[in-house]
Amino acid sequence: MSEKHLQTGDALPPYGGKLRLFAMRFCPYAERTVLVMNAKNLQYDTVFVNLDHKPEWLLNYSPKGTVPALEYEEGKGIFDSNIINVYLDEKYPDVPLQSTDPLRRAEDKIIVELFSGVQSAFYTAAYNSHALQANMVETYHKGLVALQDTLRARGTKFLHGATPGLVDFTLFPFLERFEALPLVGKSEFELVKSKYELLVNYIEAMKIVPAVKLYYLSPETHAKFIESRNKGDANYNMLDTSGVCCMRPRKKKE
Ligand SMILES: N[C@@H](CCC(=O)N[C@@H](CS)C(=O)NCC(=O)O)C(=O)O
Repeated sequence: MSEKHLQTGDALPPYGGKLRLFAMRFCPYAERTVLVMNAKNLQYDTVFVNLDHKPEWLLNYSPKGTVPALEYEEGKGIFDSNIINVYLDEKYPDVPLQSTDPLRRAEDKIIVELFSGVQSAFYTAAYNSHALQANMVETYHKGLVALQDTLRARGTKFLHGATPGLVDFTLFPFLERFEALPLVGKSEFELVKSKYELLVNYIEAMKIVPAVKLYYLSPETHAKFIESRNKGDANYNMLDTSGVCCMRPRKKKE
């Protein structure tokens, strides 16, 4: 898969007949959908887009210009990670990722809702650190302690149960990125093992779930992307190796 991000003026690649995901390689919302599609063993193509110079056709699939967006049929799209993921879970029920109990589904949504303050604190710390206030660090840790308490109360390996579900795939992309914060100078956001033992073990267990492993990026890689974006030149293509592997000149025959 090419990880090159298409930009303004670039043509939309021809539709390949599969589900097609519009994403950005470092976007946690897009990662939510990638993990769900992987967990469901769906066949899909991915088109990465440069969010600073968006290709014109992105708006046909995502009227707000955000990723992820899903082309579910040629030329037809839906957008927003939570909307797409529930659609996928209902449309492709072979590997169900939500509880059959409506109350449990509501409780899972509450976990995601309560996590939103943690997410905002992360974004401020990573990308807008001059606006960072002490109460955001507090909100972040309060939210993570609450998440750890929920994990303990549920007593299962993952929030969903013995295997991860939608709730886990919704939170994990952010948890993956939190480990980059100390590397960009935000040590107050570190998940210290003595305080977060259960949560850290949960994150480690998520990292080796096959659906996650395929797409996981290290804290160092996330830190590099964050730094590039903060310098005003987000390096969307830093993982792209297409065109490099096969360009070596052939050795002349003697
Ligand atoms: N609520 C949306 C948020 C998606 C979102 O904000 N994605 C970011 C990239 S991580 C984006 O597309 N930003 C471009 C923009 O806002 O113009 C979702 O869950 O899909």
